[in-house]
Amino acid sequence: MDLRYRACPLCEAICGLELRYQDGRLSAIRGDEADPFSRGHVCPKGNAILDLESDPDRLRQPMQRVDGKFVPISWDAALTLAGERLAAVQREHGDNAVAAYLGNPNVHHYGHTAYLPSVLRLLRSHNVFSASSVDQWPHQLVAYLMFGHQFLIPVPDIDHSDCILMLGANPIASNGSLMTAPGIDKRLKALCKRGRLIVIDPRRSETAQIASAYHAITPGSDALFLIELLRCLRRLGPARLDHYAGRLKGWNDAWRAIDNLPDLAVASATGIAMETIEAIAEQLWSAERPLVYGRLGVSTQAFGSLCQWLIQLINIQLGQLDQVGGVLPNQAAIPVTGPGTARGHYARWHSRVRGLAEFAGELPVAVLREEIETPGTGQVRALLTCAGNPVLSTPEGRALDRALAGLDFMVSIDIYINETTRHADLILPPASFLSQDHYDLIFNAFAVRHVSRLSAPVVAMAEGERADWQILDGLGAALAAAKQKAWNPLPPPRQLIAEGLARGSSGLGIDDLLAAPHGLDLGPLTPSLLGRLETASGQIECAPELLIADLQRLATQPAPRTGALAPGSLSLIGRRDLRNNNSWMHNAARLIKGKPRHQLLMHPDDLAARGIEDGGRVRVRSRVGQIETEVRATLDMKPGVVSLPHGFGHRIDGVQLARATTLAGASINDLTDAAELDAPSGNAAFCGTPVWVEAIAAATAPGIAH
Ligand SMILES: Nc1nc2c(c(=O)[nH]1)N[C@H]1C(S)=C(S)[C@@H](COP(=O)(O)OP(=O)(O)OC[C@H]3O[C@@H](n4cnc5c(=O)[nH]c(N)nc54)[C@H](O)[C@@H]3O)O[C@H]1N2
Ligand SMILES: Nc1nc2c(c(=O)[nH]1)N[C@H]1C(S)=C(S)[C@@H](COP(=O)(O)OP(=O)(O)OC[C@H]3O[C@@H](n4cnc5c(=O)[nH]c(N)nc54)[C@H](O)[C@@H]3O)O[C@H]1N2
Ligand code: SF4
Ligand SMILES: [Mo]
Repeated sequence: MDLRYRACPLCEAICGLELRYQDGRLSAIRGDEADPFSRGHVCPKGNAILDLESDPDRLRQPMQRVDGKFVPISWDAALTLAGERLAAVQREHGDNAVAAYLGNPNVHHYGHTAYLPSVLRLLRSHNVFSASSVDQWPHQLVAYLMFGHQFLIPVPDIDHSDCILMLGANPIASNGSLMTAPGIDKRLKALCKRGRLIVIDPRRSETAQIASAYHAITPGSDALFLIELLRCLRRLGPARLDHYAGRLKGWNDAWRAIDNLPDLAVASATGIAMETIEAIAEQLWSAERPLVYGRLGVSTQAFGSLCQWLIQLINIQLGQLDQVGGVLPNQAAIPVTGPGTARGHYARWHSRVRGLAEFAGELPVAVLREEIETPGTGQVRALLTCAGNPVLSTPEGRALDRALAGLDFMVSIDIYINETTRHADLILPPASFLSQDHYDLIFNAFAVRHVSRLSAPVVAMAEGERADWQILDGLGAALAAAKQKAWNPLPPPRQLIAEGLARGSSGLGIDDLLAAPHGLDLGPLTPSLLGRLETASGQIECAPELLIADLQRLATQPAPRTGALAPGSLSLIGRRDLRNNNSWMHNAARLIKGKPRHQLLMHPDDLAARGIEDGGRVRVRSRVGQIETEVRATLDMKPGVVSLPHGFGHRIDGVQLARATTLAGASINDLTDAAELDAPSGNAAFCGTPVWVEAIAAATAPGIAH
């Protein structure tokens, strides 16, 4: 038995894994007890790496689509062809005619994160998209506007707080997010013992179930709740601003804008009584180290940026921004803020069709389909996807699916032929992550402690395989040659990681990391924000114009999409399960066994009102599409709200995922609406899509939905 160690790349928790090799073969995976941060934690997905590694559907060599079938092609021929075709489209139709979409796993692989920017610079296209605009853009935009850098995002100090108000996050299922905290169940249970965890969610989520208190909220109404909470806090006493002496700009302006709002009918819009909001304010105010944290459920909504801004204002009012036990930015060993990093920028260009602002060099992915389908100068005719499955992951996925079929050329860096990559002319699959050097650039920087670790290769790369960074380097070189531009290849990961460490102040070098295969704990978070502000004023911008303006939109639309607006409709939200990973791990036998997890969750009263039986098959319609699935009755849902997990609904046609395609379930993103966005950021507003649910007569019900 041979034990090898590496960080898990499957979610934000970056758990240390102990990989057991028997006769050179990976035979078992455990949590690494010696990892000072994750201390032995592992979840079912970590174990499912065994399935991923041996999955016969996983691509091991480049594939070319010829007459509708994928056939192997050599690396050299594939890269040259990709470079030539992309360059040809740009020559004929302009730089913007080639788009790029970067999915979530990019941030989990150093070979993607560190090497993609050079390829994108060479592409020079305005049409760059990523999973960030269906996820955390409001966090990044608010950090950019208030603190001057898109990644200067304060992290909740969950191990030291004594009262956390959590909105729109379900870390017991998601393992944390923009808060890298492996083994979060233990951390949250410890919090509940020493203090309070208060959860605000339209569903009594797995996290709500262990919380000290839970309050059901109407989807999309959190901004109203947060405004009322701020007002309640002010009634309890003066803001605790001593800590920020002279460094708060526009604090009074922010309050003036909030005071000028008309009556927002908060209790009826949110479904949370005023006395409850007052009680929550009192609990936060009287705690020693309170904090407010809001994540996906409050980012992917119509006022996502306002929510993230209001959360920061509340943390300031409590005196807990940049305080131990409050929220404070991590000082990562490889810095993601400061000199030489991408601060972000806003509205330097706009999307061609809808005129939406760019943020940090990207456009909202909700416009990708219209940019492909709308004729005219700058129309998107070719696409590069890298580790993304936008057909299942972005709003109106089914329509995007159809649009992808009409592209002149598409190349995907991916390990599977799935709903998105089946449209590619070329698929370039990287070697197993186990064979590559890796450093978690992003998640070390959002961890709840200062940690650092190099994951060195634990197996050799198989003959003929290429690492992530080699594929991107090869693609860049081929594209540069075809465009007759220079290509300056970056050094291999280990050298780049060493250079990154040298830019930071941890004093660590690559040898220190090599000598610590279980990772290093560098201590708790400490205040640093005030010294790191990158705003032009050098202060915390409390009243950014863009957000103050959005308050007006809120004022004129005080009950956003409560469902009451559309007769008979219900409000649709999403969910995650410990056994799925966005859209792409359903081919793992270990994860799909057991009870079904795809159903539409619905309150029994809503079922009864529609004459639908628990377990029955239903048609769900929204403004943009419809799906069929099964319902499951549960008192955990707020009446009027229904929940579907995302990432299900694997298509059969052309998809090469033997297990995933047998799984029941439909895609929530066949229902979500690409017109519904958070206005300032352009982030998708998934939460609270109005839907109509009706029973399907048993006689016509097919057995299994795909
Ligand atoms: N309605 C609704 N929609 C949502 C969400 C929601 O909550 N509700 N959540 C949103 C969120 S938070 C996110 S992050 C997005 C995710 O959106 P995406 O990133 O577009 O989708 P994923 O399902 O993560 O797809 C990952 C892709 O990467 C490939 N892949 C996996 N590992 C590797 C690798 O090592 N290398 C390469 N090259 N490819 C790899 C997989 O085969 C798959 O094609 O979805 C969003 N969509
Ligand atoms: N097992 C598993 N873990 C994952 C992933 C996965 O797919 N599976 N994906 C990873 C990724 S990419 C991400 S970004 C993170 C996300 O991790 P989290 O940010 O924790 O997101 P979710 O688990 O989707 O939880 C969002 C919660 O918001 C609630 N919600 C929906 N609408 C509203 C609303 O209007 N208001 C409020 N207050 N709440 C609302 C939902 O009911 C849900 O409980 O998880 C990561 N970890
Ligand atoms: S919690 Fe996340 S990082 Fe840890 S084992 Fe599971 S998927 Fe991997
Ligand atoms: Mo995400």
